Amino acid sequence: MRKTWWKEGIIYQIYPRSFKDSNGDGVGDLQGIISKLDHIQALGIDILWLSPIYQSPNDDNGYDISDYYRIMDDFGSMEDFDLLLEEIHKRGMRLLMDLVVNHTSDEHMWFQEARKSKDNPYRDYYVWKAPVDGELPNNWPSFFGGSAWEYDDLTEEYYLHLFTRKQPDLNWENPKVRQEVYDIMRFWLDKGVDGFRMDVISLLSKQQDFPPVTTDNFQEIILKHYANGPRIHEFLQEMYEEVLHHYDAVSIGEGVGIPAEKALEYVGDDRKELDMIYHFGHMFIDHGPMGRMDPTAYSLSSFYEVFESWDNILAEKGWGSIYLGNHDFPRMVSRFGDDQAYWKESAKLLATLVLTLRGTPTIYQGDEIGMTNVPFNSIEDYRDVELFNAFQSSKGESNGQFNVQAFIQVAQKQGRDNARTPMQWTDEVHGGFTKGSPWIKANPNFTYINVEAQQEDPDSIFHYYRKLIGIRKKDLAWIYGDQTVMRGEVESVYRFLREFEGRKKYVVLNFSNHIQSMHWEIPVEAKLLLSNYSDEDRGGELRPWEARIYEM
Ligand code: ISL
Repeated sequence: MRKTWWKEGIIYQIYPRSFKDSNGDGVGDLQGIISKLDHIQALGIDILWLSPIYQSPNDDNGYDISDYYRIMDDFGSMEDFDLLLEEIHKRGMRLLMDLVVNHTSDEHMWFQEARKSKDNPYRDYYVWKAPVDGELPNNWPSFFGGSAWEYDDLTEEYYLHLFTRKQPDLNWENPKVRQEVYDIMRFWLDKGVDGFRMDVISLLSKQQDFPPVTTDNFQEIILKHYANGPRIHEFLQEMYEEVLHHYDAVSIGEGVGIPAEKALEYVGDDRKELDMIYHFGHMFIDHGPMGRMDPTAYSLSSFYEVFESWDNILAEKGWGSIYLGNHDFPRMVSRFGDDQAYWKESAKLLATLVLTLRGTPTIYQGDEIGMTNVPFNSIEDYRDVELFNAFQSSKGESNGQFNVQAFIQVAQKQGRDNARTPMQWTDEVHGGFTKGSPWIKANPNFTYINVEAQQEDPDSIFHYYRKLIGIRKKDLAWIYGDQTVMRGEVESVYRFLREFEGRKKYVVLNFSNHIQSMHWEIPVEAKLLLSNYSDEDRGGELRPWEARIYEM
């Protein structure tokens, strides 16, 4: 297997708006990130991924870009960016940018031009359709509620937007669009960035006959109609040939709608497309037919199976990625752990899973201190456009019976803002995120969940991450080792073996609030490397959320 830095590295995702505000305007910024690079380095991180920092009207917090060659005013200037990149490289770390090219902002110059007239040179940069018998071109729904088509009075046609109406989809059929994207990529790579996380890359190629959807189930719609379109591999191979191939850069596609069976078409060593995919099996695992606001129960086995099916397929010819949360999903400890009675134990157990399974791990900001979902009680506290759209449509469909409290309860569990509250640095006001008034309220638990407190506490989640990362870095077995999962009688107990050049590591995890017997003899020669319980282990029993790592 080819050895590379992006297989060996650990990624840390920053959501710049919520990371650290340096100038008191309540919005995180690049100088804020610079001031916290030492924290990230102390964790043992190798690669930073920044959610979008380009010029944007922020309808979707930067995922609606109006100028790919400028830094968002809220975040700073190009000089700040150059300094940030230099400071990251100085510390031996690398930087990935977020490449959002399925759509632009409607305030991008291309769209402003495109909408002017049907024969504008930029018209074909986007997807326009005439009304059909005075109606919508088809019944495609947007990811964020309502139709995916928006009528534009000026030219009396609809444009396609799979996300908000302020995020018109680019027309990848147009070779000029593709060249524009390659220019953007070269611009940032020539500046020295080390690769891209590619937003909804699986959606670029549209089915050109735009067939109507025949189900309400959103995941099925993504699979059948939106993702893995007819020319996707041609586009990605072209992107590789034209751009990626000429740089030592990593490409990580956000793979919404890519099933494990199709993984190798994107990341197979022989494909010359992408290096890795962020897959979604476990991220959509509790989404019902109507999506995130329609949560449903799932089994632990189906959770493990997501990782196993991807790993089985990628074992020989590709490479995987492991993550349990990002800026689009609830906090991992609240979602997959127990953020009450076993907050610390379960946060550490989840960290163990992320950092010991085969694949490049990505840690989302704040997870290294076990940040949790936020109990916002009023719709005014929320900021996410997806949530507001869901709020409006639920209200609209309720025939005057709308139950705001019931909606908020689901939002507290499922909403994207859970992951977007300010990073909790200290126990000072707003968690030390800003001296001003933050764009979104801090989670009130910053008084006891914060970086400063955890730096001082040797038993903290933060120090557990450090130890775990230290262990991972000592042995390439964690990276290139084979992986064998051993599932026993007890569903909650998850164990796996990593093996490399005769060296063996065992990981044992108890995903439950109960004591579980292991039904498994720990070999006498096994040495305990790390556990999330500080007192001596009790042999054949695992305590609630206990995680252990052994070496042979
Ligand atoms: O959160 C989701 C919807 O409930 C996901 O389906 C999400 O929309 C999908 O993962 C795509 O996310 C990415 O593109 C979006 C942006 O809003 C997200 O923040 C980004 O990560 C549109 O650019």
